[in-house]
Amino acid sequence: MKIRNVKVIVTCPGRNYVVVKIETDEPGVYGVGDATLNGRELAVAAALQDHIAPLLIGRDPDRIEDIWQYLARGGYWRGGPVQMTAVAGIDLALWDLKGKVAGRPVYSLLGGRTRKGALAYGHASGETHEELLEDVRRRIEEGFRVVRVQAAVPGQPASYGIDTAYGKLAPEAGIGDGGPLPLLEQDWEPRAYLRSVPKMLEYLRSELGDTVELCHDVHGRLTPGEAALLARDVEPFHLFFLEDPVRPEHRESLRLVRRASTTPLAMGELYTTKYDALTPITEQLIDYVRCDLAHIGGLTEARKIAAIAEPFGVRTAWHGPDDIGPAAHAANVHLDCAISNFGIQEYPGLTGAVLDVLPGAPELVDGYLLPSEAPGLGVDVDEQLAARFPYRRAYLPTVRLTDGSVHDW
Ligand code: GCO
Ligand code: MG
Repeated sequence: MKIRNVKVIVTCPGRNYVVVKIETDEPGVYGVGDATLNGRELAVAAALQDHIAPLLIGRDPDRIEDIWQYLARGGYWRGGPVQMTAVAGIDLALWDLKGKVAGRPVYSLLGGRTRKGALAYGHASGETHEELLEDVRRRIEEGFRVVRVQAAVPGQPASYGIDTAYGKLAPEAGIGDGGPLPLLEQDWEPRAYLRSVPKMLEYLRSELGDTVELCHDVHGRLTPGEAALLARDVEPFHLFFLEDPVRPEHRESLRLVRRASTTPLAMGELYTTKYDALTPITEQLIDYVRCDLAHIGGLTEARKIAAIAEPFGVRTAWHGPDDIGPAAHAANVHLDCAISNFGIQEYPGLTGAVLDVLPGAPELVDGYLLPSEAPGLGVDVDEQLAARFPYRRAYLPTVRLTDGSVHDW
């Protein structure tokens, strides 16, 4: 079997997705992958179309490892989020294809089932603590046993993570008119944030007791010293984990955060190679490694990271936000259900037109995500429908201190 064509489909059924479809010389035999990089979708699409696809025509799609090595290691210019997302799109499509050819779901090719399903966490947020509490209760009703909680910082109403997707700004911003989405800038004051998080957790624990596990995402917006302070201050509330307390560049500074507290730490969604994860794993500076399969080169790299983490007692918590596509969510769950050191799976839930354009997202049952039993990843793309939802320019917000200067994202 040979690769005949690599199609790159950019579509916006609610938000932008980049889909890779690898077609073979056998009629009707193809694989589907996800190569979505939030805010840089067209850069990845160009990398795929102009630079990577021409290299793949005529190759044997069965040789996933070799194709991965050729694309990710063989070139002079390596790494970076755009390139590794492009490689991930190819890699996921090749695993899907391999599964279809073998007539087996991908988890079976990865070694077979290790668990009935992947424990999932959903997102809850609110402008106020009361609103947040209501949202947590909604997630619990949906079946989640673990919830990520984010509340607006007093005085900073547009805090990131409070709105989902393009959020509450949508009506005013004219979303739905087909035009580009607005550029957002948000205020950020680390000291106000540092004071607000322990109060938020104290409130939630007083209302919910220990009936639900809680996570919180810092989005790398603290200095190492500030992160150490926060990790210590939230210790009494027994988080499932504190996510991205520092930026990924601060690998060694994680030592400072670790020394300050026993709050479990999770890092990795901004890593683009296994090398980024090495020090945090081998020095046991984190408890959960949460790389993004769609940004780190796909299943081929992620399963190696899981294997590196296993003997160090580090578990996985692969990134699963709403800004990656169903093929990436499906790949997460296939891997979760085939490894031994799985920890938890982020899954905010996909709703609306994306489910018709890109069918096959994993199913959430009783707080657990179930991998598809269909051959491959179990996902597909309706190309005609995708064409009815064209790309819309959109950016992640940027962050400024209240004096107007740029802060780390
Ligand atoms: C998460 C992430 C998201 C990211 C988003 C950026 O933990 O789900 O931090 O909230 O901000 O994926 O594209
Ligand atoms: Mg995060």
